Amino acid sequence: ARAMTGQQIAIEDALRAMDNISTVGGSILIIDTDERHAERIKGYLSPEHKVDILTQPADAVFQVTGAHYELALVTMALTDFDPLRVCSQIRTLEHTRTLPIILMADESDKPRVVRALDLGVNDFIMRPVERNELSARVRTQIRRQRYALELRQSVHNTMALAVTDDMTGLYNRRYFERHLTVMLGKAQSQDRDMALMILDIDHFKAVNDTYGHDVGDAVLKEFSARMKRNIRGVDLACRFGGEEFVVMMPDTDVQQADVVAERVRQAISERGFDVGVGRPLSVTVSVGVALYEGGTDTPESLIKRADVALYRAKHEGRNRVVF
Ligand code: GH3
Ligand code: MG
Ligand code: MG
Ligand code: MG
Repeated sequence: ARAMTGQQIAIEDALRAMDNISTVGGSILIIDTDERHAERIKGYLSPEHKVDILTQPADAVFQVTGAHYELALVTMALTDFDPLRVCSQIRTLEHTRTLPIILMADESDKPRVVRALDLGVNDFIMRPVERNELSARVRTQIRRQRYALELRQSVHNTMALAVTDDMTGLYNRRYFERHLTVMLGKAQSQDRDMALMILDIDHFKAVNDTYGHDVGDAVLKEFSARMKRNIRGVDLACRFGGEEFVVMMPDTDVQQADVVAERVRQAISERGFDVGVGRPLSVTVSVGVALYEGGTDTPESLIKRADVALYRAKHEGRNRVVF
């Protein structure tokens, strides 16, 4: 880890140009008990980065958690303080577990630098710190970290896509059916209550026929949002298909199920939907509820009973809850 060669710096600059990022930016925290040294380092880094200096390493933990730093620059030459302890504290905290750390080390620090790398320190730079090398290493760490976070976010998004419905953001049917099987197994083995409701928007075809498919879609989105706001945290809502929805309600008896189903029904009908057709559109929903009956009840039999109840709700005049 000598100073970076001119070639390495040239490559770094070329990569930066390719990324089409003129500045990487990002907030940096310098942890150094020697204020003059810290100020010099800060001078090397400005003005691309927002830089804070911390001369009291004992406060490091509070300082790094409070702000959104993208890098910590820690000197090995801390007075009355073990720099490796500071680093390992940063690594232990949930919010700073992945914060990149670069150590500024003297030749005599070499053995401890190796230990520091074991502790998860990302990189180090030898003192006296050279401006170009510092800024290249800093930019590399910040960029690498951003890339890792982006990657993680995109993996997360891909996984979320597999279980949710694009239009409404509710769970999709496949996920729901898997979950229902698991939850029913739990209700069976632990002898617990469970309720399930199927909701079907009333005369939805007329919305499409009168205002077009896009307005129909807007109704589905608003419907889903209202439904979600009116079920409980433990309930699991899913788009079962078209304009039909299912909500699974664990540990829920007949009275509780009625409260939730009625609350959703009213939340839909009490106020028109603003979907850009010049006036609020009045929408209603019919709800069929089934209660888990223990023993031989299966996901299919539960859904079937809810569906029969829904059918009755439609026939009895819609905009109602039937058990
Ligand atoms: P009912 O009160 O008996 O439920 O009447 P309905 O008109 O709601 O029932 P029907 O099943 O006849 O119509 C459902 C309509 O929902 C037909 C279909 O075109 C429409 N639909 C299904 N999925 C979507 C969608 O994703 N977007 C839109 N805009 N319409 C959809
Ligand atoms: Mg339908
Ligand atoms: Mg319908
Ligand atoms: Mg149906």
